[in-house]
Amino acid sequence: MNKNLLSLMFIVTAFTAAGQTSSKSKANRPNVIYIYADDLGYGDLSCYGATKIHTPNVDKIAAAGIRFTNGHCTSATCTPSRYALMTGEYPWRKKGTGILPGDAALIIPTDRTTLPNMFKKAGYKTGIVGKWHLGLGNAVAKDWNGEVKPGPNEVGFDYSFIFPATADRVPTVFLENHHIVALDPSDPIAVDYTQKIGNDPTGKEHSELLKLKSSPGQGHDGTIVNGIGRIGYMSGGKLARWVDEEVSSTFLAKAEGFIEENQKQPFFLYFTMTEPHVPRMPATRFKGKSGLGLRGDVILQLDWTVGEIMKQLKYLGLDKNTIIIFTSDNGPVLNDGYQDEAVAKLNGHTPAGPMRGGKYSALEGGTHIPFIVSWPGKIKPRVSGALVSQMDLLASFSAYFKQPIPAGDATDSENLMDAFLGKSDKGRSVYIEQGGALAIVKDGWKYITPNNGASYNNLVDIETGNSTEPQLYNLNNDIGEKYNLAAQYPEKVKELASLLKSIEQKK
Ligand code: NG6
Ligand code: CA
Repeated sequence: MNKNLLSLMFIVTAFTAAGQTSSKSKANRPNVIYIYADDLGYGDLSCYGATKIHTPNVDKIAAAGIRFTNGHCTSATCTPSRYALMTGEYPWRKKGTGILPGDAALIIPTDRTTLPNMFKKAGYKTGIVGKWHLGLGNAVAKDWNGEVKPGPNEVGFDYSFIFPATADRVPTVFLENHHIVALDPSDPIAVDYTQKIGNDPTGKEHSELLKLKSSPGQGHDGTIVNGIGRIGYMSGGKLARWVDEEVSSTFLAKAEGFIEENQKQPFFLYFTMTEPHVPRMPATRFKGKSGLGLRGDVILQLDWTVGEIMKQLKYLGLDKNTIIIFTSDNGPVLNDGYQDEAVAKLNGHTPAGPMRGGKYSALEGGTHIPFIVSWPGKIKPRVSGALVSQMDLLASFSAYFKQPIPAGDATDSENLMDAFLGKSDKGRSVYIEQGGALAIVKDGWKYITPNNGASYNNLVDIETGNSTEPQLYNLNNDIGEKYNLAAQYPEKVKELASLLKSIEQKK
């Protein structure tokens, strides 16, 4: 055989082999899109029983996949839940994981295993589009006008298009891979959370300029941007400031761009939407559409946006091989800072479904949220009662990829991949929920630690779950936590209290 023919044969064989591996590995390497709603409650979706609002697009994902009825975030607010999702670690193990101001430093370690860097190691392109709220840079004092880092790109995302904190906090700007989008160097941005800076009017001084009034006593009366008072103060960056009505469609366009660009390789997209967090200011075409006020309108916007992503996946032929995870970072709240008629126009809608409490609460309404997983090629439609947490995705996907997690990392994350793929109804046996107080759940029994916090959050009109008395509920037949059984089952109280202590001390 001549040399040329030999090398031609070699090339052909190599190509075929590569082709085979790539199609084989593709089947084991589905794309993963994690869609995170902000403050969406268990009862806010029609697939979870809402009747006053209809969410056909999310319902479609649920109908094609697994609708978990016992799915959880770790915490009743945003930053800690997101910390746990990223690190696989209970957030209360680390100081400084409470709700962060918009100028906070990054709280995720850059040298540890995270959900995105685990995907990256498994050969995925990773991206975040949406709300971040885990801090940026090494310190509070930072130059927003240069390279802003470390941030999402340093903890595992190849691509990032984010806003730093929440829609109600300054700076009201987008950052794309370290840089503020559309920043005019001659109009630099400065941010301050302690005092007013610059000459922009604040909500406190000029409430007549507001198109959405702040709720008294809730503090959303700092710098006015787009007719809405924010928490904190900023100056400069006039061209870079977002228009609230365009935030959602901006995120959608960037998410679609990421998907399109990476369609030929496995990707992990962390798509963190801002709905229905305050300020609720949807695109004008959604205003008034739900009949439930702006909160309902932004839920319709969220549902529409999810539908657009699904349409795109179908168009690109990616729908069969893409896992969609849809969930929320904490329970629902109505009055969270603005007079947007969320309470007045509720019309009998129950955002927390059958649960008691809501955002900020140690009761189920705080962390018991919608949780849907679909993978049309692989998962059979079903409803699962397995107790699953967002924190478990890290260990679950690591196991799926056969990629061990270094000792000491993601220590609270459990491999529940069989539950996430619908092969088993077995979830966690023990789980800790964080409201103001910690609560532990085991075999359907829930114990909330006694504490001195106020039992009612008057500002937001939500029961906190705080009590100086021990509380014990049997969630198996009392999901609404109506009957405190602590006095009746002192042994159970003791057992759960000591189990909680031992988990808290584990390290
Ligand atoms: C609270 C804000 C609330 C919201 C929340 C964060 C006040 C009185 N309330 O402190 O409006 O911004 O923080 O929400 O300031 S979260 O979903 O990001 O956790
Ligand atoms: Ca939230």
